[in-house]
Amino acid sequence: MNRIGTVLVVALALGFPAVAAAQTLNTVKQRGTLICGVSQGLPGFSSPDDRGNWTGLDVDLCRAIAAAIFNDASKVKYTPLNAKDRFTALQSAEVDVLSRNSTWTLSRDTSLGLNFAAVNYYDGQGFMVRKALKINSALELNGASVCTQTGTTTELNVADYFRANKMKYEVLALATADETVKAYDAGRCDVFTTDMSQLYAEKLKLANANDHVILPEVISKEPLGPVVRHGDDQWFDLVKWTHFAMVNAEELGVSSKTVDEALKSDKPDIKRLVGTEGNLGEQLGLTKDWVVRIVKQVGNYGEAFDRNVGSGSKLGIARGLNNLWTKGGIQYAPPIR
Ligand SMILES: N[C@@H](CCC(=O)N[C@@H](CS)C(=O)NCC(=O)O)C(=O)O
Repeated sequence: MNRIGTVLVVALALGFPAVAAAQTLNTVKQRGTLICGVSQGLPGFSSPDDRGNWTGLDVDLCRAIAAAIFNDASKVKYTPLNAKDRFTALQSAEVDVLSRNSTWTLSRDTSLGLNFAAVNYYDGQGFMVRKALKINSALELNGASVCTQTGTTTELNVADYFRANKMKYEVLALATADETVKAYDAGRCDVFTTDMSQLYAEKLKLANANDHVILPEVISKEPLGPVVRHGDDQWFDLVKWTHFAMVNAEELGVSSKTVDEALKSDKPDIKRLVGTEGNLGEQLGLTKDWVVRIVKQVGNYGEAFDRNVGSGSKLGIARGLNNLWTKGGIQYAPPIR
């Protein structure tokens, strides 16, 4: 038997899937587009405009992956997925990567055959109510009816929170974000609960946004990030390092405006980042200038944050936890070397 045959037989005997390695990048390259699983429309994270152009922080991660692979951030096909179906769509290879406000938890990481590649937004769950209820704290919600979405960590956290605080509640769980927001807006429940970032986003869709208030309590940790299938470590690395590249670029002061300057830099860490030294991009199955492609077309993490959800957007969310570790936040990327 030839050597490849022997490797295959050994791999099968050990129970490894024989086709595990390096499939996704090849498939994506051959297809010529990346298929990215996104939400059905969450302003700031992933939402389409009237002409079907998608924007948002999660969309920018898809665009960054496409920029790194194709040198063209537009080579992405977006597949909108609701909370309940999102992981199945990834498992069945309907999408190459899921980039859709998905919380990294132990059970999702272990039992679904999936890997969380990074955290591109540190979030936490909160509550929104009508101002007319004159409630100032989530601890005053005893007996409330709560609108939420099925297949989310939100449902589970709300149960924990009310139980831990010995409060009663009724839950109305709906299949899509739109249905959930509409149900709340129509007064079918007293409380709308989801990740804080989404409360800000969905508030914009309410008939009278000013009649509603977001309560101060943050009741959970919701580290949101992109997800890939188990069994393809090359692809896992590529998605993970796309996020890390954007964070490292911000940390090193390399932005879409300064990237051409950075190409002339003689600082070692900038040279490695922009590929004027070393072959780090090739090690990911990409080219030397992979980070330049990302930063030119999509920007660094800070630029993407500001444009989509931060000070330059309608949501106006403060950087907070999502600031760089050097600026009081917890966005921290391993070094590019
Ligand atoms: N981060 C939580 C919640 C994610 C989630 O899907 N939340 C709903 C609440 S509004 C949502 O984003 N829906 C958008 C959609 O279905 O398009 C999780 O991973 O379970």
